[in-house]
Amino acid sequence: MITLHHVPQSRSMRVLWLLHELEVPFQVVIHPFDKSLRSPEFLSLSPAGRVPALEIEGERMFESGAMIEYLCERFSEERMGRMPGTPDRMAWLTWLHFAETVSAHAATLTQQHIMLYDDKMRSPYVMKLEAARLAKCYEAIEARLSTPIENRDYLLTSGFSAVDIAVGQAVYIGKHFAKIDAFPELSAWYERISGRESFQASLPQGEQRVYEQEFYPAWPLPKEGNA
Ligand SMILES: N[C@@H](CCC(=O)N[C@@H](CS)C(=O)NCC(=O)O)C(=O)O
Repeated sequence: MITLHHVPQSRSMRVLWLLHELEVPFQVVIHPFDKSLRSPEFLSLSPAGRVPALEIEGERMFESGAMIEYLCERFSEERMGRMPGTPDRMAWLTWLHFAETVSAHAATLTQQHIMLYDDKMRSPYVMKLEAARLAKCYEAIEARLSTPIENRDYLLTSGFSAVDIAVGQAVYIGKHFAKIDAFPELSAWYERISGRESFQASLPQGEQRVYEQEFYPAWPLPKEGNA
């Protein structure tokens, strides 16, 4: 049995989404997004106390990107994965790892807007800069989806794959801090992938959410002299 250790609305959602696409049995253990991730029990699953953690075939894995690669190799070489030697392999790896570039900005913004509990700890500069860096990532996705090939509905020329899941999950979180409306191809792609049953099944199902608001605007920068 595969066991996914999951915090709703975190990077573990991308592994949950993939598991829903794969025809394999799995179970989910939901954790709160708090200090319990630093308990000795949890650290034995994920040594830096991060989600996702995965138990599979008697082994324990951390790092969502590695999980996606491994699960695709084991269970969906052609549909969700693109194996060495196949035409979209390079693009598959590139976009899989680009998901982490997007997620890193979303994680910093989550810390700024939600995790830091006192306004004095937050920085309008970091909020503005990171939201702009996130939008730069959207530009990269928009450019990819605008590459003129017939039926460019997904990130890969060969169609929907685990990289749409990885990047799509990063955009799902990023949307809380930088809107996607100004990016028509990205918006249409997001609509397409988030309409999948597997995505809907990966959303919080009544559990506590990390994001109580749909959107968290960056604070205005202080006027010069008041910084
Ligand atoms: N590169 C790692 C990042 C994992 C990560 O930082 N996950 C966040 C949630 S999105 C986490 O567990 N944060 C808890 C903490 O930092 O205490 C991956 O993709 O698995």
